[in-house]
Amino acid sequence: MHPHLPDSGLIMDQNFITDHNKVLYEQLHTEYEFLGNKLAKDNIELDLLLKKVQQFSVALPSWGVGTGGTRFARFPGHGEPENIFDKVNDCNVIYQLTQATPGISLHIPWDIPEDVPALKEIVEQQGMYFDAVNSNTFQDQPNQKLSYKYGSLSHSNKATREQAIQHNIDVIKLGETLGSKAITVWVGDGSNFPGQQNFRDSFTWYLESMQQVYAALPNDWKMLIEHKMFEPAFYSTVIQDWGSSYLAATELGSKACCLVDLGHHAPNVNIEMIVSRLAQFNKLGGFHFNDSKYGDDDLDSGSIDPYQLFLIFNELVEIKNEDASFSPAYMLDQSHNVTDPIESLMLSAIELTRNYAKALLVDRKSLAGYQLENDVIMANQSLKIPFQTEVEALLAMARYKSGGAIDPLNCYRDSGYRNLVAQQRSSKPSTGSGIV
Ligand SMILES: [Mn+2]
Repeated sequence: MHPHLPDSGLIMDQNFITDHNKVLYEQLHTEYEFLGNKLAKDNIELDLLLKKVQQFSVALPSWGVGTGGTRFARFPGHGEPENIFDKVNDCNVIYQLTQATPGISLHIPWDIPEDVPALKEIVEQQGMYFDAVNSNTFQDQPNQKLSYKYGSLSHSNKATREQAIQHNIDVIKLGETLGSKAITVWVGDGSNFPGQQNFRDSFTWYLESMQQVYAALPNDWKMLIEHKMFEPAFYSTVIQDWGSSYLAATELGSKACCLVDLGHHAPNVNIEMIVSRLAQFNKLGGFHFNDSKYGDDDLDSGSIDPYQLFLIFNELVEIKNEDASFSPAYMLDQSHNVTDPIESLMLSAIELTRNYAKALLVDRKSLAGYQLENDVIMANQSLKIPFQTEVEALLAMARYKSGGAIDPLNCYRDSGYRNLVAQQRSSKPSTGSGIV
């Protein structure tokens, strides 16, 4: 049985997923009951958790389904997407199997759709939607009038800044036609050598430019400002850290918020505390989830430091408990250099869901008591025990009940999807992918 494009518009044959699940369901049911009994001893009702886990979602990056690369080389993948329609189809496979990824975040101009209504119709048929749009002024495009070699929104030349402003406004306009509600702005602006740039001038020019982009935001939109410590500029970046990001978002207004990319910090920085600080002052707008060992590695979420991911979700769950309107945008931002991007994105979405589910297990009343009493060991145990709890049966049952796969990875491999599309697609993939 092979996946095809059935009348429903879905990419995977739903019957194939159902058949794949049949073999696994009995074992899953046993494990789910076991987990339910275990959690019941702590007065946790598993069926209530199930509903919350089913509702969890994270958006997919359109650039993430293509094979990435490093500054040294890019090794093409098998059956890579050639255009935005292929990318949307690959995203739909991930969504169908995991049921956790209904949103797609487009990168402009890597993925400018030529026929917006047709693309929108396909995405809606597949039960998906367009999440935040991303502008790109960190590289020059063919026939571009002025170069971004020395910066874009903060460039010393006013005409270059105006060109970058106009690009961002164009991206907002395109996003409106797609149904997006946010623009993410990350700039590669910065300097490579001490003395190259005046720190205050470049930040002033950035703010002036962003004010013009902000003025073009529709009323119900958000602007997400993404900071990055270094790269491509190696000495200083204009939006280097969460402090600069917070200053810019505060200067711009209430529609501007900060976006935290997990790979954009100095090593060992306490990201969960940054999350807490930004949320406390209503400036946490969203995330680019990934993992890293050394820098902006863009590795699969939870592949290096799952405890950090758990601690971030621990903050997010606590804040959501206190403020139901709190809803930052969750997006994956990874570069898949040596893996099948569909497999990496599925496993990353599952890792996010896993750590969200574990954060739901934290007994917040007990934890608050231990904190007041300064019982350090028990406060720490309040986090460690949920983190060490095996919740795979909960995740698999949530996927199953939503129509997804109990075992997404093997279901995907058994479907033969990659080989099938490799026969249909040429060997000329869309170039739009990479570390951002
Ligand atoms: Mn990012």
